[in-house]
Amino acid sequence: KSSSSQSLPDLPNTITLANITHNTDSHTNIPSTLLPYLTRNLHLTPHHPISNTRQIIESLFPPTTFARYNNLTPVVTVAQNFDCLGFPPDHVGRSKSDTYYVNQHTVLRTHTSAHQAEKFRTLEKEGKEGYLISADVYRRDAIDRSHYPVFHQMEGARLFKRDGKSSGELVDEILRDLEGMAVPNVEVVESCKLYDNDGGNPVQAGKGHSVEEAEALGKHLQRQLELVVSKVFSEAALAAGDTAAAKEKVKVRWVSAYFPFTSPSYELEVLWNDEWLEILGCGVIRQDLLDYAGRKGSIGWAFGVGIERIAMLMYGIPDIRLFWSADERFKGQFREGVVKRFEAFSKYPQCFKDVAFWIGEGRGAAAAGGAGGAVGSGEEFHENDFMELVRGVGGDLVEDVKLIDEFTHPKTGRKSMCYRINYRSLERTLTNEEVDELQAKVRSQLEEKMGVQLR
Ligand code: FA5
Ligand code: MG
Repeated sequence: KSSSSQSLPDLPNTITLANITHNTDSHTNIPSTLLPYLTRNLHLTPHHPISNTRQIIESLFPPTTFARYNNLTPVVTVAQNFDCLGFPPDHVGRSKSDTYYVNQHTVLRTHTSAHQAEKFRTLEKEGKEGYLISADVYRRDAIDRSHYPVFHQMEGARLFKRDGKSSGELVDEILRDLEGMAVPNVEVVESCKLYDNDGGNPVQAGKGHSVEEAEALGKHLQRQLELVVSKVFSEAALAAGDTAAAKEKVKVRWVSAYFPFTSPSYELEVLWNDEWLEILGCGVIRQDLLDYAGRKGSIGWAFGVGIERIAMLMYGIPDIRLFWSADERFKGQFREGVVKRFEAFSKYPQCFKDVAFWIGEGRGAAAAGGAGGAVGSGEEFHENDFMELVRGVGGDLVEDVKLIDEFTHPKTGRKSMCYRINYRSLERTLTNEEVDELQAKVRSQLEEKMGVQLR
């Protein structure tokens, strides 16, 4: 058995998602607490900031060129999410500690890129040259104010048909499209090379497109996305009524990146409160993927942006949990098409609790009695399993979880971890008793489900 991700002790034989019943197996690792999120559709909820942000970005991409897909099911095959995109078999993204598996063949999509291939295939029939896909995506991850196991991405792609044109004509056509395009309030303070054949961000030249074509696509892609940042920040500055800020340029930088399905690839970062914040990944679509999707005669680019990240910047929303809040003090602040800076309501007190435990080899796991689903001794400890356990107990009452100490015992060689859990409700003051109760539950589940030895 290889189930280090909490296999539920009483795992049912089937799981029903979006009205379809799937068989479960040793890969299944979707906690029941996640299920309600599959039907929330924040990106389609009127007046919700995620939906508003989606619409603001969509407004920059004309519907005559870009088809919109905002209703695609989050349950996809491993082939769609990974294989078709060229993820190598040992890529960490595939692991059960990072991805929610319905069963060994089916996952909750970890990114909107899962729909690339099928949309490349059908775009032409719809008379479009590009698409925008907005959707909920799912990842097992850390707990803090900018990470949540469910978030939203918008994927965009734009293809250019050869249509008998020479390569030079195609390059001219792509670059001509940028003429007269102003990106007034964005300053690119740093930019990686458009491609780097020695440094690991190569143009896949000779495999269906040329260096010049890839360069033109890279420029076209980067200007479009700078325009997105420009729009978002001018809206935000206007909303704040801050005319000085509206004139100030937003600093951004292009960083070279790696994705299995694009080459060259980039990430765009924005300077926000003196820190570089990554908002999107993008690149020139690998020609073999386009060819495979029946688009041999086209070249193109794609990007994937985190909608929460953009919304947090634009509205000044400090905590990602707020997006899921039913509190009128939050929801009531947003109106369709209007950007108004978020007014924080008072913060309730936080309450820290530490938990320390031994992991790995040792008597601990055996002593825990091997309760159903316990991780056997010697199995690896995955931090995301711990994060999910804490979420399972505390839900949105947990603001963040940090590793504060870690050491290896010099004699036994066993490793000790100490995590600090910060409990804070967005809506009320927690009582000591309820926090103690939550912490006691975390401790007992740690022993039962993860087989660690509490200290
Ligand atoms: C991707 O998901 C790629 N599919 C993006 C892409 C598309 C590349 C098309 C090339 C072509 P990444 O894992 O970096 O890449 O996520 C993209 C964006 O999603 C990030 O820049 C960030 O804005 C957002 N994001 C990622 N993880 C989280 C998270 N846990 N919480 C909130 N937002 C996140
Ligand atoms: Mg990234």
